[in-house]
Amino acid sequence: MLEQPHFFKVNQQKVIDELGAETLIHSLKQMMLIRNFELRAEAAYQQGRVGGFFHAYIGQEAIQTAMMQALGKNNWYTTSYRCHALALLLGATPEELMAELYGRATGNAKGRGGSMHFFTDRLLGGHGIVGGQIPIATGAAFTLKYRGITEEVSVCFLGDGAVPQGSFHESLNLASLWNLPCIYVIENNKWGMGTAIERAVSVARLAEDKAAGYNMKAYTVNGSNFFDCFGAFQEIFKEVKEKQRPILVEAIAERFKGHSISDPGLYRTKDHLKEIMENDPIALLQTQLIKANFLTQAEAKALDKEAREKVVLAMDFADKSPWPDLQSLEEDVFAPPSKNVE
Ligand SMILES: Cc1ncc(C[n+]2csc(CCOP(=O)(O)OP(=O)(O)O)c2C)c(N)n1
Repeated sequence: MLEQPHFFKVNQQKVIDELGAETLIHSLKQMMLIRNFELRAEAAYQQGRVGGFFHAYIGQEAIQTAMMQALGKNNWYTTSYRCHALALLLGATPEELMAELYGRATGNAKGRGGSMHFFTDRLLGGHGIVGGQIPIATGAAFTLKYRGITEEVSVCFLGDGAVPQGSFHESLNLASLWNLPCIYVIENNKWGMGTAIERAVSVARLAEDKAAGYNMKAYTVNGSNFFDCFGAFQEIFKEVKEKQRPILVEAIAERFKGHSISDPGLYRTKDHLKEIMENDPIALLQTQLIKANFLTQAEAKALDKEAREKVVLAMDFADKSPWPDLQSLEEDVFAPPSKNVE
């Protein structure tokens, strides 16, 4: 029998008192914007207006939203191709992100990156290679140490499927050996494409069991619960800055959608999906804020409508934006000219 994780639990009332109505409603609005952005973008994809790959973060929104509330933007962030939420949280506009999905010149990466490659001045990318972002985040942490910056950390989000990768092992080993201020967050959404995590990784506790091998502290948190995520990340951020040591986190929240837009998800039953969707992170936070008398059901509905309208405007912007000039296609591409090519 494999050992099961110990979940970090926070005193919810303490977080409610500490953050207050305005901040918590702000987080709820961010989550609603992320959800609406992805739902509308998916619809645009089905209509043929978006091309390339498309991986939704639906069901996992509490993790990065709570992290941003706890840490603020002033750190270095990296993630996988599932990068829409993090870019929005770090201040990219729905307009520039939607235009990127539409492949337009006004897009976040000038229409050259698409869904998997969003960037901001603090987001070192959305990365398409599984585990590719882990050494980059480790390098960012090394830079902080090298420059003597102790008020910022590097945060690396990765999927459960990246845990058995060599880049994970090498990065965590060096981060521990060199005392780097890095927070590695495994977002365990239970699947690596169609492969269940239990069939891919030999331990059940991705952070607790793996961290021991790197002499690192570990946390496991319910990724559907905004409050638990916030409490955990607040504590972790403080500790990484104080001790200048890396920490490994596992945030568990099963994704609601397929791996990507082209995945019909035949490996899960409808009943199972229904069950996990009862833990909708947005509905859970909204219910708690209504209970705390921070807003009414009608006000929550209006906030959701507001988010939807913002996204509709972004789609209009993308639709009306110009296509990239073909002449610009080779700009910003790092590829030294070959000697054999004229
Ligand atoms: C090195 C590498 N191997 C394989 C792939 C193909 N691939 C894309 S996503 C994926 C699954 C990754 O799952 P996980 O890390 O759990 O992230 P999730 O998609 O669940 O967020 C695979 C195998 C890839 N992109 N890169």
